[in-house]
Amino acid sequence: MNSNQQRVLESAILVGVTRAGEEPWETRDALNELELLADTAGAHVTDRVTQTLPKLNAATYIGKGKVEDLRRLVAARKSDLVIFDDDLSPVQARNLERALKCKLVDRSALILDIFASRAKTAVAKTQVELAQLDYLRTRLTRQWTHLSRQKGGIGTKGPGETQIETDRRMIGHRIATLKRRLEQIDRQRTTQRKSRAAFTRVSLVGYTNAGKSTLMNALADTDVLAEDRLFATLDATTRMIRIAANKQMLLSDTVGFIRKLPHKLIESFKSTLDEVRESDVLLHVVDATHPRFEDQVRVVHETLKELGALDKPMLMVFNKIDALEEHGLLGALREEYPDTAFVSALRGIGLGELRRKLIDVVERDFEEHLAYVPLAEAGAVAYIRRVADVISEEYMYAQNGDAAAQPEAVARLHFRVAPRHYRDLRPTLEKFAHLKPIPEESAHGQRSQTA
Ligand SMILES: Nc1nc2c(ncn2[C@@H]2O[C@H](COP(=O)(O)OP(=O)(O)OP(=O)(O)O)[C@@H](O)[C@H]2O)c(=O)[nH]1
Ligand SMILES: [Mg+2]
Repeated sequence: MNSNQQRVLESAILVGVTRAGEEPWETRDALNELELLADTAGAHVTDRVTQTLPKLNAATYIGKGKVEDLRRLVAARKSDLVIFDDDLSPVQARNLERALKCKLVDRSALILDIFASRAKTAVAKTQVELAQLDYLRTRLTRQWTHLSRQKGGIGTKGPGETQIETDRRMIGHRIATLKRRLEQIDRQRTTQRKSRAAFTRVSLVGYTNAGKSTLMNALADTDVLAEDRLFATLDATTRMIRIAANKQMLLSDTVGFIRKLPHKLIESFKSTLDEVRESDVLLHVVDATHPRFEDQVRVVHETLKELGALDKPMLMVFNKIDALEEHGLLGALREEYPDTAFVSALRGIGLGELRRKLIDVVERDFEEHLAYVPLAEAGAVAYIRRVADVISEEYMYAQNGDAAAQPEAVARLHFRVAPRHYRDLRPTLEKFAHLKPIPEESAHGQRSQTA
């Protein structure tokens, strides 16, 4: 059951402004997305109001005449809600609310509302509540500043301020509690993530609704909720995937990005997004059927930059090609984006190519090493097989230089591996650095075998 079925649909009007240097189609696109967000939040959009404004109105955001048009429309439609594509200042919000006599929501509040209704896990709920309170607190603060400026001097310490002060204090307490809870969750997750260090870690990133969860399900054979709603996923799920015969990786699916994602939200989703930050490689899933997918790619890059994860090796994955094929657009796209994997996560098309390209990206910064590891050290051998590209593996006998000691059965491993994994392995491998293979003829008839 989705959130719409649980709520009564509210009727809403969207408002967008084309500012200096912007084109009307940009506002149109922005409002298309805002309508999707509104729909996800459980609103039914009846109208759109747009205005081209070189300079925003400090008091009401849109122009005076437009406010009056909007007021009439709200009255005629009996709207519950007016949604602005941009964030309003508290002053603008209050003036507009007074003029329009209906509930007002800006983009950030709408996104926060969706996150709140979609949060299922305790972690996601805590993270969303923190972002909401932060949002509320800044508004109260600004409103309070405004009030004191308006009245000034004596008399400012009226009941209004006391109330706001009390609210602020309560919010402050709650924020502190939530932050403590998140720190605790963070510690648990850090331990959990450390245990994943001995694997190659891949994270799915991308614009919301691109098909990340669907791809996760296709690659990992899991059942993560995927649906045609924005922000279906709000927490991180990690699964083991088999990428080649004996190559396994950890794949994580997490929250999607969107244009103007409130900064507070990114901040409070730190613990969920750490998964992305700590990945070896990112799979950037793009909805290739979206008319403005290039803008979405740009937004994802900007968000990754904000997370400090833009420098990670990344493979672009154009998804939903099943829907593209119908329009004959696939060929041109393939030519334009040669280093990209083209898949249909839903139909399971192109997954082989995706796996091969993923291996290429994962192994791009691999370095070559040679090591003799006693077969008795099963853990180290398994570690190398799991994370490295093994060029050759042979079995033989080796001795530690002490002629009296028994020769040991060892694996001679020639492999390529990521620098961070080699750093992990080195202390173990150094213990065996003194092992010298025994020439075959002197190995007392014990022949070595080639794998
Ligand atoms: N035609 C088509 N639709 C797809 C494909 N992959 C995913 N979809 C649809 O796209 C919608 C979004 O898919 P999800 O996997 O939930 O997308 P997501 O990126 O995880 O979205 P969020 O978690 O909301 O950020 C769903 O309706 C999917 O069925 C595909 O290959 N082809
Ligand atoms: Mg998802």
